[in-house]
Amino acid sequence: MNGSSAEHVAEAAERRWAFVVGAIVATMVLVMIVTGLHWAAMPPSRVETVDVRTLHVQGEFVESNLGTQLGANGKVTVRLVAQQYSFQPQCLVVPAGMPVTFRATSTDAIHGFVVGATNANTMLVPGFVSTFTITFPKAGDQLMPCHEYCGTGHEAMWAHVQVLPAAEFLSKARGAERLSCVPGK
Ligand SMILES: [Cu+2]
Repeated sequence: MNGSSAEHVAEAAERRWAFVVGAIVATMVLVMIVTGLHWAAMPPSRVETVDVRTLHVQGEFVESNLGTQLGANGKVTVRLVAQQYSFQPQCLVVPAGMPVTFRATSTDAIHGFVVGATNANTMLVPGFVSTFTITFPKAGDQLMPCHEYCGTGHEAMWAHVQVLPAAEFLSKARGAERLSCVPGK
């Protein structure tokens, strides 16, 4: 192989790699432009804020208002607070086969939870109220871990969820202002 043909091979290889790198950069820029435009065109549907400094002493998330509430209109609402490294209440009671609305927030770091293998799954961000409505298909006990790394005690951050048959839930909920399965409450 003489000098000029070796140069020719090297130049062709470099041109090929330059093309590959250029294509990767172009793809990444395109993804940034498309997602940027997409997000700008679709702002969050709702944002609800809460003051973390007064969360424990006034308003919706005071301790006595946490747990499951059966409203006069028959709506089921679960309110809970996450903090390093626990949920309050530590054990939730919900009915099967009825829509349940969760309302939750965090007092310190970003937390999150998922209930068993269901779609009950959200992030909890200090200063914001996360809410969603879900119907649990069947009764049974579920585990509810924190699924956002929140510090050294993260792996110990769990709650329990008791999904009760609707009739059993209703008879319990009618006799209590706020329901939870925390022992002694
Ligand atoms: Cu956590």
